[in-house]
Amino acid sequence: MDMAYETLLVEIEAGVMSITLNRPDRLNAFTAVMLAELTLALDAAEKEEAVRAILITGAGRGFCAGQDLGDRKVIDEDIDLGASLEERYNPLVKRLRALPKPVVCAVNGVAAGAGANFALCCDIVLAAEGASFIQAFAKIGLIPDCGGTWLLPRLVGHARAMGLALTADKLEARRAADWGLIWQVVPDAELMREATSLARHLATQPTRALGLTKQALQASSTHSIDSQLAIERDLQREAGRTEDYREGVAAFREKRVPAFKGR
Ligand code: LHQ
Repeated sequence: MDMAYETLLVEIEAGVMSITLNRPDRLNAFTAVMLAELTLALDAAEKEEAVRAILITGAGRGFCAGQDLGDRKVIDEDIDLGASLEERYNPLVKRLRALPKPVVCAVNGVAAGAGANFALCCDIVLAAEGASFIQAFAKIGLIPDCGGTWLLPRLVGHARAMGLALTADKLEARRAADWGLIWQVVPDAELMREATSLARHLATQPTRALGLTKQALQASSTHSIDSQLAIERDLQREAGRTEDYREGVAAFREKRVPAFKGR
């Protein structure tokens, strides 16, 4: 099933909604339209029961170069970038993280500025060997946004986060994986095969449990062990009431592969 967007290619196949950022001549830089369309696509992904995983990538040689700096408005005299974050970027980041289905990101090329941090907000990030991550903000007099100042120290530690943010140096995919910034690096030619196969696998898994797992792990960085144990208790109660839990245990007892339905 294909859906019509101006800046995205969106299709649903084998339980996976694939979203391709599609402004390749601008390295898929974000525009207001693209940000709005991404929110629409994620809304559809959540509502559509047949969608049990999301795969995000970029068209052409880049993943996403962050905010479109060609847009005249970004340097208007009275520009309020805080408002732009509040109205467009922050809701998208929150939407992505709160989506109760796994989101795989296939970083096919350079991911810079808001484009890098948008990728890092996804649940599992794979990158092609030729891809790279750049906290480009300092180069244009800005600070990392889209959750970068929260995510980076948690993913790679304070020293590396500070180095990446203050120098705006390019981090190659291989090193990003070595540092634990992303899940895996794969040869360029294999990126989409690997990422699609991972997303399709996740789409066959107990979707509700995966959504609850995502919720629990995200909560962990702002909770004590005691309150995290309480979160696990509440979310496990919910998981234990799903059909997929009963199916998982039945399949184990019957020594067969479980047929999860996502409910
Ligand atoms: C682009 C862009 C781009 C437009 C490449 N825009 N055209 C900001 C403000 C507002 C609110 C909220 O938050 C933010 C957050 C941000 O995202 S700030 C950070 C914005 N992004 C950047 O600073 C990155 C700018 N781009 C680059 O530094 C380079 O393009 C990278 C390192 C990503 C890639 O370099 P190359 O591989 O050498 O490619 P290129 O520079 O030749 O780019 C190819 C084309 O894409 C080129 O157009 P052209 O017509 O000359 O072929 C670029 O102008 C265009 N492009 N990024 N962000």
